[in-house]
Amino acid sequence: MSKTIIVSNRLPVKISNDEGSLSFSSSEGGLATGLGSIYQDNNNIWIGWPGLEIGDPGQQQEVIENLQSRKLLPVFLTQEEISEYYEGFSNEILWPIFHYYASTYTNYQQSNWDFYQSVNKKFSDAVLSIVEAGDTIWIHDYQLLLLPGMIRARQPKVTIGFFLHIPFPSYEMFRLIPWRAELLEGMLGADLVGFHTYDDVQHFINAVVRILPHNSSSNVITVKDRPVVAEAFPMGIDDQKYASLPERPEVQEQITHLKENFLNQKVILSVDRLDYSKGILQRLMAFEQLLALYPEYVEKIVLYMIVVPSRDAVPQYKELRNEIDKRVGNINSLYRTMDWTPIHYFYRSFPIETLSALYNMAHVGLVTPMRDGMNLVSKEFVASKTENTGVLILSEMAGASKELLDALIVNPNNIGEIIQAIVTALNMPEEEQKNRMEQMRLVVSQFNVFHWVKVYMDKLAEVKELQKSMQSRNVDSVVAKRIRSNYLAAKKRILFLDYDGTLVGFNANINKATPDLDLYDIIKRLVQDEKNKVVVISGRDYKKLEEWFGNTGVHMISEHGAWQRSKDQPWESIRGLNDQWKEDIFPILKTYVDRTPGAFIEEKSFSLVWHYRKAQNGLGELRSNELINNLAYLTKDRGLQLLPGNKVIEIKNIEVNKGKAALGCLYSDDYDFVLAIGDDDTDEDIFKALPETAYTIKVGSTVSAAAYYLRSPNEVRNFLRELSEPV
Ligand code: GDG
Repeated sequence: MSKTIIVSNRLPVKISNDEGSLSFSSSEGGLATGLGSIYQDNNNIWIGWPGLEIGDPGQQQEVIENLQSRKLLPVFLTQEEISEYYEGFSNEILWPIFHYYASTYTNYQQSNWDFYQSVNKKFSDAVLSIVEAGDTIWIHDYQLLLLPGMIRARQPKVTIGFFLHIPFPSYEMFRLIPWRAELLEGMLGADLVGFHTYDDVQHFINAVVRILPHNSSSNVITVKDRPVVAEAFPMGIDDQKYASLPERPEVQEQITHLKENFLNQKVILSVDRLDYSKGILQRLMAFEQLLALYPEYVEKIVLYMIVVPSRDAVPQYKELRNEIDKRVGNINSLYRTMDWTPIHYFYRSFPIETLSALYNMAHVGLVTPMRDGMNLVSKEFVASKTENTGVLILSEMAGASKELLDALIVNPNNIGEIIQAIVTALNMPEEEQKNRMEQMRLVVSQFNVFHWVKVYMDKLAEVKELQKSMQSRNVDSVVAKRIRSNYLAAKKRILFLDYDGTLVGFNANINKATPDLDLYDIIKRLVQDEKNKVVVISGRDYKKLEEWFGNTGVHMISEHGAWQRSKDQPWESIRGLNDQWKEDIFPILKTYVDRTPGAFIEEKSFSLVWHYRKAQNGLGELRSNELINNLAYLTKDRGLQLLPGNKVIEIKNIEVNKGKAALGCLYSDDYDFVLAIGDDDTDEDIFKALPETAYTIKVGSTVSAAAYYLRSPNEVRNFLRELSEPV
């Protein structure tokens, strides 16, 4: 029976070592809760680091045995590995860059990278030691970016999901990393790459297409024929748990106690792991200025601030902790009165019951990270508000702000805005609080962590299906043989061959994409066979086709069907076509040429083409979108069609299309073997027009109406060569 293997840096377990005697307890983070339903079922398993260094082989064995019963498999790391791979590479390079904290002083240490690779390899070995055909592997977070690729290299068919819990930065940040290409290749070993937000997905795809030689079509990246999907799956929480906790007597007791303690005071709650990305210092600054600007709040509000210790071996975190201590001390000493302390600050973690009591009774949840992948605290606060009162202030830099639209959304760098939001929150009428909170509770409950796991896993299965159907469409040797045997058996054959991108590769200079001797040789062989009618069907103008193929004996269709020339006949155009419209469209295209260095216009007899292959990456796409919008109405009125192709936009008469032209040829005789090969949108018209019995082949393994695909013009040539091989 197939199983699911979860992999994350840390296992959901706490092990403490008391002078050599180990004790185990489970640590229920958000991830463990969500995945609990998966990894504790059947023979599923979770792989990760147990959280402390265990060098002694006897003790390692003890850990393995104990964890086995919890369905956990440990990967042991040495102190050196922890400090280089985890503290060094993960937390001093990836974490800051992914949270937009890169600085000129970032130290890209080679040894950190070496260990990052070797520890990812260790994880890969652990996975490979238990993985079997048919298993699903779900890998989590930035510590294991290389792992999907490493596993894929050894187990090409296995199902791999990857989820990034932190933001994926914009290309401009990501490109700074010396090992950016390797990191992306590692992630692309997965079949489905998940992020919290749509922006993260866009940043990732953008980085991939700029850094690696892969193509993408919307959110599908094709990696050596394997479609990899990147998509947003905003992570949720176990909302029911947080909604029901306040009903428990021990939580009730704490709520009552807290309310008594803060009688006549409004509690502003702040809960984070110690991290510079959480905006703790900025929050303190806002609170201090609030007290200075609004002295009426003295003795009326308190900031209840929990900071959970984290990564204290990293120097920046130690410094941050000291700085927070200092600031809190300053503010308290400045504003404290005999009966009141403005900030209640705790540098430690609390049991979930205490957290729940605080979430439930606080008036304001103040969540202002500078950057946060999602931020679960904000969702836990909302879920705990069983009476729908209270106000959430949320940073727009947290992924959660894309869902919790009824929070007071602030820019965490704008201290004035945070202060105003606190004032608004403290004075918000109860009805408005309820309206907002109800809406947010709905979102948190609908998109809870179980929903998150389900939609992720469903999508992963769907991607695998997509890959399977792609695979069956590849013209491999078996398919090629089948096509050839039908070819040999046929009496009359017609072959539609597109030119650019199909018989030859693309060239930045369109006039340089000329046929070579090898291509002429293939065409000659095909034409020599009397059973064949070879049709070169292209968007090129007829003069160019005449120059290149005039003497080869092929049938030529140019400008997508506007012109045709049968063997030994003159060129003929479709009757009744007009080109008056060019006068109106040309000047518009010209303005886009003037604004886009590298772009140019090609004029054909019945169409105009705006080319942007040589334009700056990104700018060309932007301009082409603008152009399409600009021309949309104009073209409709004039019976024209806008055809976006490979780095081109063609404007032509709507009645001209390759599909119609191909059908015209097809019905001129009784063909019992029909083949069409093409690479772009204009060829899709041929694929769609031909009968189902035709062999339709797309160049490039992307979504298409064609039944089969080949990867490149090179493969097309090999295929045609073998097809026409003498028996
Ligand atoms: C990363 C991403 C993303 C906090 N104090 C206590 C305590 N907590 C729990 C909270 C919450 C969790 O810790 C913190 O989760 P966050 O999501 O807020 O932040 P990160 O730890 O940075 O998590 C983040 C997340 O991964 C998931 O993908 O949202 O953006 O940075 O669950 O309740 N729990 C207990 N005592 C405490 O004192 N028991």
